[in-house]
Amino acid sequence: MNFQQKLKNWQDLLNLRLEQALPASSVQPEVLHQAMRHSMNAGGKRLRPVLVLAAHEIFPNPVDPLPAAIAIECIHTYSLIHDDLPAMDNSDLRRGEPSCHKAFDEATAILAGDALQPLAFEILANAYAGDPQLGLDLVCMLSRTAGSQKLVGGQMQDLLSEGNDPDEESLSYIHSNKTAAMIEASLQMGFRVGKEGRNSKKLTQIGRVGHSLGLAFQAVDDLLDVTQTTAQLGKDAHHDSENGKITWVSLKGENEARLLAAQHTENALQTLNAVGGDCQFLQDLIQYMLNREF
Ligand code: GRG
Repeated sequence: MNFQQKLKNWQDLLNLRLEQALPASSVQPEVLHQAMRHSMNAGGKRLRPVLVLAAHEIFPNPVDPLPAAIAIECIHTYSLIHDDLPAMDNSDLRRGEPSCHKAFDEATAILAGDALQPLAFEILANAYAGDPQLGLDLVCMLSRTAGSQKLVGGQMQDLLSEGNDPDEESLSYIHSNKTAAMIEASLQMGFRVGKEGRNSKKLTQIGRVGHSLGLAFQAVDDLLDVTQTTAQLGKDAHHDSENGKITWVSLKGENEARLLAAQHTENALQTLNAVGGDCQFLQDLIQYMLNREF
């Protein structure tokens, strides 16, 4: 099966499983579940859960990586809902649909994001109860990544830096924690589920792949903000530049940002070589993420 077909199959499978993982819209309080489903089902590339599946496939075993993939997408979607709120990035559009607080209201959007977080951990605890050490490791990896020194810390620093003169140190902190940490965790969680999951050397190496891939992903994200239209992105284009955000493009310009994306991608691919196993799909995915258009 070629890369595009396999990616599409996994995205379809993930969409189905995400649909099943969320409470139905008819469950009380209906509006809360409708809001959670609105943001989750709006689409999205599902890159993080696909990375979980791709990392599991390097040294596969019969343990199901899908619950780990679903859990990370729950955390990612919560972070998007909260990021769009007026108190944060104030975005009206997300995944081609009105953002959660626009489709519902602010309080409902806050609660929809809140509810997606414990759901992620409930999914992990239930799915991996048969191997408690695996379940605990996954819970630790995801909770650390979602916490004050990674995802939330990166977001805090991003807000604190708004309107400031761009400086490279803050930008690296923001990108490493707000963006790269979740990509790193996706690969590490998928790898942890697989046959070599307790091999700490390889687990560290796959984490490094994720870190480089995350930095490349963010540099591409910064470029897309200035080169694509709102219709292409499914979220407001030029949002960063219009809101005084520091990005690689505002700090170094488009050409330098493009070079940086290519360099981080190359680093990710080099580090992946050392991991061994069957990493063909992940290699293709890393290349695809560099060339993405939305
Ligand atoms: C609110 C704690 C908290 C964190 C928010 C996700 C985030 C942190 C901010 C979104 C703004 C942004 C530009 C983040 C960096 C890149 C990124 C995470 C883009 C969105 O991810 P995609 O492109 O989105 O994978 P889809 O919709 O395809 O899942």
